[in-house]
Amino acid sequence: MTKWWAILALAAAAVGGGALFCDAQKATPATPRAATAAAASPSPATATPTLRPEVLARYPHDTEAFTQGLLWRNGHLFESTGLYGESSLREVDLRTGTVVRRHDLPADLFGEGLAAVRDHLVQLTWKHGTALVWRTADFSVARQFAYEGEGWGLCFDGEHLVMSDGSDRLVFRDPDSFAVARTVHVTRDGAPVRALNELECVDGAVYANVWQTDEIVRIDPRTGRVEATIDAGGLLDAASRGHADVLNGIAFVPETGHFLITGKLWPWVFEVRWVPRR
Ligand SMILES: [Ca+2]
Repeated sequence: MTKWWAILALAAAAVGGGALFCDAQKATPATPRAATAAAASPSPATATPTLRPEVLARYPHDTEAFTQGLLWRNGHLFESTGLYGESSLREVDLRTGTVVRRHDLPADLFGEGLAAVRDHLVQLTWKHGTALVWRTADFSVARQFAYEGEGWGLCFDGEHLVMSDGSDRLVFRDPDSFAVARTVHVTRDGAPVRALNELECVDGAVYANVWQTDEIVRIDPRTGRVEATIDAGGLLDAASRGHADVLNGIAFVPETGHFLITGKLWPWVFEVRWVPRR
């Protein structure tokens, strides 16, 4: 009897330890302000231009939502959340932050990037190698894709799904087969930009959160070159920072031309437009 209890305890410790380790990988607190400021320091005139978000409005956001994907589609806001045992696909009322529809993922799936392809939503998982294809109408699973490596961000450019995996790569995939069509490496002023996270495809450009920073980069997907850096630091004041984690979540709203941005466990979704940094 003693042996059985020991084995069970060891197994529980192994599972729990694994989950904690994995969560720590993704739940590291935001980069200290000093480091962020250094990363966004003034650049030479010839370097990549820097923009900033001008806040037009802010809306409540579920501070229990570990945001990994954010998407606006036909007047509706969709969100993918992560963490083991807490991952979900959601439709959210932007104005109130109320979760209108929610489908929880199995406990062994860590939700990641989210993209809309026609009548479906495609949701990545972090290390499971599985992409879930949901019917937008009723949040039922239509099919699954399998892939190699990690899943981080996802967007659809009208032809291909664009996927990040935490490195400097963007992988372009066929939306019907998930087959890799091509890969591009992202650079800024000639240097690799790694830890590309949540994505948004907008008018021939790809926007990406850079994990553990307050930066969003606008990428030319043909060359991988960063055309502009957006310094989104300072959106959360001390009072609203709470247990907020890193910036992550970009959704473009074509009806207004504005962007919605948020972060993991953030209390707000900000409606913004990009303006030159003063
Ligand atoms: Ca997005």
